[in-house]
This record gives sequence, structure tokens and C-alpha cells, in this order.
Amino acid sequence: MSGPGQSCLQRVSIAMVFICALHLVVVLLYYFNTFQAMKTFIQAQQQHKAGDKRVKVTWELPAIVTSGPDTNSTTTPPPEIRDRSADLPPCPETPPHLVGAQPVEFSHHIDLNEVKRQNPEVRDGGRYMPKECKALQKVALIIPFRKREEHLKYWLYYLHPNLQRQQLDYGVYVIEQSGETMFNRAKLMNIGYAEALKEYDYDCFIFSDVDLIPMDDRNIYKCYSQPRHLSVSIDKFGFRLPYNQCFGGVSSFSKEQFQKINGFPNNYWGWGGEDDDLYNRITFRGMSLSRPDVVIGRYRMIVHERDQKNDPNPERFDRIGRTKLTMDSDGLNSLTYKVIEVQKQPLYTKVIVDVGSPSR
Ligand code: BGN
Repeated sequence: MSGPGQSCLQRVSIAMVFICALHLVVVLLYYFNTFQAMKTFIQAQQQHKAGDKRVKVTWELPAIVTSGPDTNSTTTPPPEIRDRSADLPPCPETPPHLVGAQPVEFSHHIDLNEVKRQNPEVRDGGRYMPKECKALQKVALIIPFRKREEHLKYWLYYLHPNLQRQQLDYGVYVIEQSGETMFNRAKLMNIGYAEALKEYDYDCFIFSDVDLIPMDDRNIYKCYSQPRHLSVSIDKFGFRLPYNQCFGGVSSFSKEQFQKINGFPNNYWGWGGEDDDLYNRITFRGMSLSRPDVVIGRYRMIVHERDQKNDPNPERFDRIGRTKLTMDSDGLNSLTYKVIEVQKQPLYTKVIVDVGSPSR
């Protein structure tokens, strides 16, 4: 071979050797990485089985839309959580870590990312169950909603820590009325009940206005032997009941109690009266109200202007006089609505709904 041909061959050979060496390095790196990952995974599995708290299981997902009108989304806890809770002892009747009365004020700015960081155990969609014991009740919290983002932030900031100390297996559902029709608080409550049950086997339902914050965590958000009125002592009313039959604000019903009264009425459009109708329903079904005392039942209400499209309902006086006639045909059994969107937010589930409009 002549000189130039040889040097060309030499160069090709060197390049080949270089490519082979590079390939070898890449393959070695790949195996090394896989080996490390497997080692970490196996260690994590072993620690997890041994109940090592250093292994942190989180489901911190960004807010995502999980379903449209006809999907069947679920927030059932991951299998390992469910199985663990089945083996746990029942939680005590009186939760051991309650703090009692606590200050509530609305002057500071709330950052929901910070609230999420402060409540790392709360899972996507606003779900929680205690790790240390099996909760006595599965509670869905239903909040009727429209254009009250700032109030909702305070509600989440104050309520999530309370509900966890109360050792509840709970989920938060914000039911937003879409469009600009007259607000229908009671129908949103019924929708919340129906939508929460699609996701989990809840046995207790707390219906809460978004602007009411309890001042004492001994006011436990669970169900009792009778339907319960929890917001008995609100600052706006001088920490007194405005009238004896008052049932507005925050209430709790077991599934059976709520079905027994056929839920809320669907035909109260605008402000007022739907809670009085609910009170009537309870008495007509032979039940009574249970209440906490006026110290434990203290609440702060977030001061706000009257909402647009929630004017006092002129029909309310007439309607609450006819509860006995209407309650069997107006309620859960006549509920119709359209789900527009279900959003799994980090601290709550938002269900946006079309509630229709008043039928005349
Ligand atoms: C009542 C309202 C309730 C409301 C409370 C507290 C009515 C019905 C006609 C008497 N009831 O007067 O809906 O929760 O005030 O604000 O208006």
C-alpha cells in the first residue's frame, strides 16, 4: 500500500476504536444508573414495609381537569393507604390533639401553595384520612360557591388543619354554579351530595357556607344521632342564635338522615328561606336538631357585600309555608343538573355545574 492510503485507513481505524470506546462508556453508565435506581427502589420498598416514616408518599399534582360531564372520576385512596387503614384501630371518640378555641382573623393574605405545604398529608382533590387510626366517619364537606375565591382561601387555610386534628376521613367539594342565573344555594348542596357519593362511600355530609370559619376545633365536623346545626354562635349575630329554628350556615347530616328528608329543596332561587325549609323537613320526619353549646359553636363570618344575582327571594315566605306538601316531590328525587367540569385541585375538588333556571 502507498503512504496516503495507509494513513487514511489508520484514521478510519482510530475513529472506529474511538466510537467503540464511547459506546462502551455509554453502556456502562446506563447500567450503573439502572443499578442505582433499582437499589434505591428496593431500599424504599423495604423501609415502607417496615413503616419507616422517612419514606414520604405524596400525591402533589398540579391542578388538573379530570373529568367532563359524563366521566366517572375517583379519589379513592391508593391501595396501600386503604389497606393500611383497614388494619388500624378505630380512632378515639374524642380526638386527642384538639386545641380548643383559636384565633380567626381575615387580614392576612393567603397563598394556597403555602397552605398546601403546611398540609402535606392532604391529597389531590382535598382528600385526607388519618394514618394513626381508622376514622370513625367518612365525611364529605360541601361548599356552594360562586365568585368567592378569597373566602375559599381562608376556609381552606383554617379548616384543613382542624379537620385533620379531628381525625376524619374527609373530602372537600366546592360546587360552583356556572353562568349568571339567580344563585341556588340549596340545589348546589344536593348536587354536592350526589357528586361526592359518585367518588367515595361517604356516610356523613357537612353543608357549609364558604364564609363561615369555626373558632373552636372541638366543634367536630361529623354526624350525630340527629341532624346537627354547627354554626350556632356567629359574630355577625352577636354570638347568639338569631332565632330558635335557625338552621343556616353550617349543618351536618348522615346519609340516612339526608335521604329521610329528601335532601334540600331545589326550588329556592335567590337569598333566604331554603334553610328554614330544611328545618321544616326535619321536624316533619320526626327528627330534631342537635347543636354544640354557644362557646364551642362560635364562628367568624367573613364580612362581604351582598352578592349579585342572590337577591332576597320574594317567594320564600310562601314556600316555607308549604314544605309539608312539597318535600316528597322536591328534593333529591327530583334533582336535575349538568356537570360542566370536575377539577382536582391540590386542596379541594371543584365541580362546576349548570343548575338550570327557575321554572315558572
Ligand atoms: C332568615 C332567613 C334565613 C337566613 C337567616 C339568617 C327567611 C325566610 C323568611 C322568614 N329566612 O330570616 O334563610 O339564613 O335569616 O340570615 O328569610
